[in-house]
Amino acid sequence: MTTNKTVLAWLDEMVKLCQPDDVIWIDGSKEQLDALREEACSTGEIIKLNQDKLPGCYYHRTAVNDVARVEDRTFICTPTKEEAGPNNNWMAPDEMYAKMRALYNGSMKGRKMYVIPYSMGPVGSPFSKIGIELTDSIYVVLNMDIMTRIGKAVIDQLGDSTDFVKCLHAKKDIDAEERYIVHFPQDSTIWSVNSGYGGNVLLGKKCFALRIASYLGRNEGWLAEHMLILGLENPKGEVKYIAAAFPSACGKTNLAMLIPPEYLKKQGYKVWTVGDDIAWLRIGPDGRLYAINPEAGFFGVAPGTNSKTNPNALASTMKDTIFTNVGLKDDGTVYWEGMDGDAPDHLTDWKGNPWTPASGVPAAHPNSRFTAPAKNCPCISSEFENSAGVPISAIVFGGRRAKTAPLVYQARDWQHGVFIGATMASETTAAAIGEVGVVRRDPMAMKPFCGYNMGDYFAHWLEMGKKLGDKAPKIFHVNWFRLDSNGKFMWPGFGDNMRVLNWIIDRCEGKADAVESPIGYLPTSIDTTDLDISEDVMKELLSVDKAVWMEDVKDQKEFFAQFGDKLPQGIKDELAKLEANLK
Ligand code: GTP
Ligand code: SPV
Ligand code: MN
Repeated sequence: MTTNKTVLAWLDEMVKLCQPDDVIWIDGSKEQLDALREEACSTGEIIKLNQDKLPGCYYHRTAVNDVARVEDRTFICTPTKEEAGPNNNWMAPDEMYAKMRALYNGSMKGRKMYVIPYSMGPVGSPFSKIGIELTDSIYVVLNMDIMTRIGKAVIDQLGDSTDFVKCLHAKKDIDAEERYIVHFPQDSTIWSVNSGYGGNVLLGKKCFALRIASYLGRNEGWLAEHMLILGLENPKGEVKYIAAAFPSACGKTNLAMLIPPEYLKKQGYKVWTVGDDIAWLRIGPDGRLYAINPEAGFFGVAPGTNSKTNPNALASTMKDTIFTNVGLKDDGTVYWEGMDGDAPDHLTDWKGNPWTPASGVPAAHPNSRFTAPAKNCPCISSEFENSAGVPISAIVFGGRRAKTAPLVYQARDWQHGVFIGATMASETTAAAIGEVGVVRRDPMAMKPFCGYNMGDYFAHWLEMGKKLGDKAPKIFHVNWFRLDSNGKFMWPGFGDNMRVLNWIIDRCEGKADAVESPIGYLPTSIDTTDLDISEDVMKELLSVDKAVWMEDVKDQKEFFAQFGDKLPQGIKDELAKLEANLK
């Protein structure tokens, strides 16, 4: 399919290492993908769902030990440990290459290797970057087809260029003890072994579009971020774009596809989805910050998705979707916790066991996912394929904080905004293996995804602000997850988050009021029309408890200490300001 010497030489080397029985180029044609679907159904790798109710949809179960990203087995192998920073696991490149080669050696005997050329971003866009993933998993091929642009058009676009990311994935034995997700930023290389799950194996996603791309972005003067992108349309038909970074399973897909409350819908407010997980941001010809979504689909959290919380996501999954680790109903449709209606009397759970509502275990894994084409989404933005991206008015950071962070506040300026992003913290979720619900610092929601030293990353953010000057987006922080003394969410969330987005856009346009507080600008009020929420609750949601914040400052200091000399002066200054403000 190509005469590109660099591609062919690399492929040859990888084939010699993995020794597959056959090498198959993925051209992206429907015929080829249909044949692969059929083959995967015949081996049980995927299950064809009820084609009357879910046309083009398939079902997949991963191994029970392989259900989420594995952060402790994810490595950034830069020449020195300092380049990877305290935020990453590190091993010297030579040592890691040797270790991985031993694991890959002969790992594809009796299997086929699929060669997937793919583009992150529209093919040929100046924002876009090309990767080639070699994998022995049809499930990966089918997911990459939904999540990225694949096939002949991409390899043609690459031509004779050597500028592509070399990705190798082998399922091997799905041995959790020998599972590695490894990045060599200097070599534009990603190697993954012993997993078959999502972010560990769809190498265009977190591995390339965040870890490798963040490294490239720093060298080339742009940003790769764990952000949704949405367009907020007002009754006059004007659309303003917001990019928001929340940690995994903290509401990006939901916010990106938000449906406004009835009273705002009637006035003509709408939300358009550009992206739900990753944004690549560059300074445009007019000096403003522009964003594209490098992906072509949504790899969304299934549990909790229903016709109330996220009807647009649900609609996106009604055709041509792959469901992973959800419950499989007897009629060949799917079920997960938090779906509409009652649980079925019987189904087969994500582990393949018979299940009833009395089983006492979830039918779907908490990190079960749907892989749905973006074009299925009823509210997909008309700018989704725009090669130039969309201009960003506001950047929003947020996390799961039971206490501490108010519903929304605004940074005083870019440097303060970067500090707010750098001090983000959130309770851990099922999206990564490990304990769930413990607060950890997760700067810009990039703790697991920054491909270089986070001290340098903060400096890069500050640098971007200098370049943007007065054209920089305004920066905000939100928290949908504040709990009351009974452990219940105080804010209704989901569609009602639109009320907060409206305040944010109004602030960008100098229309809404705010008061200064030790942590930044707080709203004087948020529109609560038609909402059953007391003034006291609103007051608490918008309050700052100085004692609690002082505790947080202690934790911030400890966190920042690990970056030593790499911590930029701008961050130190903001920390000192915050401490002084709280005293
Ligand atoms: P990743 O795909 O892992 O990056 O996750 P994400 O950030 O896209 O999170 P997603 O939108 O899938 O939401 C994750 C979970 O948070 C789901 O169970 C949602 O139901 C829940 N959630 C999303 N938004 C809200 C909200 O406004 N309030 C509350 N209480 N829960 C929410
Ligand atoms: C996340 O964990 O942030 C995800 C899912 O979006 S994964 O692709 O597995 O990284
Ligand atoms: Mn994510």
